[in-house]
This record gives sequence, C-alpha cells and structure tokens, in this order.
Amino acid sequence: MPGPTADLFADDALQQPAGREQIGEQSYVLRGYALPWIERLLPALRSVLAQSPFRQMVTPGGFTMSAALSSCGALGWTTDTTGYRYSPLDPRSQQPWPALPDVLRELAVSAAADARFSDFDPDACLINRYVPGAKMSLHQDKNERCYSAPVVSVSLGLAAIFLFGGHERGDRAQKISLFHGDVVVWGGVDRLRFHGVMPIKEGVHPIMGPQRINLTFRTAG
Ligand code: MD3
Ligand code: FE
Repeated sequence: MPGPTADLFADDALQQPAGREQIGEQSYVLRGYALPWIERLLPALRSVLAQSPFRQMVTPGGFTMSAALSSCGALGWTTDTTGYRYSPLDPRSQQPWPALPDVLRELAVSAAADARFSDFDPDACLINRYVPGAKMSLHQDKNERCYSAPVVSVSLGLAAIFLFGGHERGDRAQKISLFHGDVVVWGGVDRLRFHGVMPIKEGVHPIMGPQRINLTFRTAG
C-alpha cells in the first residue's frame, strides 16, 4: 500500500520492506530495528557510561543543554564556551573516550546498509540522555568532516517527537514519533537538514525507566 510519501518518492515508495518508512529522499525510519540487539546492546552501553558518564554541556552561547551527553568511539562530541568540536579525549577525564563496542558498530553498519548506505565506517557515537522535559532545539549537524557518510540514530526508552526540517531554519518541519528500538538513517541530500527533538513527555519506560537515550553514529574525522 502506498504510504503518505508515495508521490514524493515515487521511485520506491511502493516497495518498502516491512517496518521501513521513507521520510526523506535518502532518510529512513527502521521501526524496531534495534530490538533484536537490545540484550547485547544494554550491557555495552552500561559499560561505556561507567567510563564516560553523562554530563550536561554548555554551548558557546552560554546555554546549558537540557540533554546530557556522553560519547564512545575514536572521537566524541563536546561543547564549551569556546565552541563545538569532536575530540579524541573526554574533557572530563582527559582520557580517550571508551571504544565503540562491537555490538554498536554492527548494529549501525547493518542499519546503514539497510538504508542503502554501504561501507558505513562510524568513528563517533554520541549518546544523548533526555529526562522528561528535555529537548533539542532545531539545528544542523555540521561538525563532521565527512558529509558523504550517513548518520544513524538508535532510540531507546521513552518516545520522542522528532522534528525533521529542511535546509533552511524556517522550513516546515515534519513531526515523526520515535519509539524504543527504532533506528533512523539520514544521509546524502538529507544529511544537512535541520532537525530537533520536542520536549520529552513525562513517563516511565518499562526497560529504560524515566528517560530517553539516543545513540547517533557518525563518521566525524
Ligand atoms: C537528521 N540528536 O545528537 S537523532 C544530535 O534524538 C541529535 O538525540 C537527536 O540531533 C536525538 O545531533 C536527533 C539524530 C540526527 C542526527 C543527525 C541528523 C538526525 C539528523 C542529520 C540530518 C538530519
Ligand atoms: Fe543533530
């Protein structure tokens, strides 16, 4: 059955595999894609967070971000009053970020391939933690060196309404609900589109508790 995007993406809207929703020319939601990996994923995530705990960062504009952040992989994303950047060291420990666990790499590479991005080789995994009320304002991800690689996101815990805008800040944004286990892949012509997350609603997720955790895999260096 053609989905609502059938006329926008006529080349393949009629042939989406089960659970794959096309949300842009080169962007896909893979519903529940991470669920079969969760049992291996959660212990790996716990071990990463034991080494590099969540912390709230301050933007160059002086605002404290409502989402708390950590990272794993060769590069981690940080911000402070001097600017945004990727760094090989966790500024909190002055040590390298925890390595990217195999299970996370396998999940990200496999999801990218499902969305027709072969040879994805992520070197950074940002970990965002949202408690109810936390949000992410509309922004572009422009600190990566390589825009030809996609971004892969894994949603865990409480649901979120993801805002998917256009190439100009003022462009109308689509609202897309993301649930525990959903994976989204963005790339190609959609890689620099504005995006954000609406404030997370109050709630308690049966596995993750009162929070949403989002993992984003990128090729940053
Ligand atoms: C769409 N995170 O960390 S998913 C971020 O749910 C970020 O935590 C959100 O935006 C979250 O930067 C949204 C990730 C995402 C990342 C890059 C994109 C969505 C994107 C690039 C282009 C379009
Ligand atoms: Fe982003």
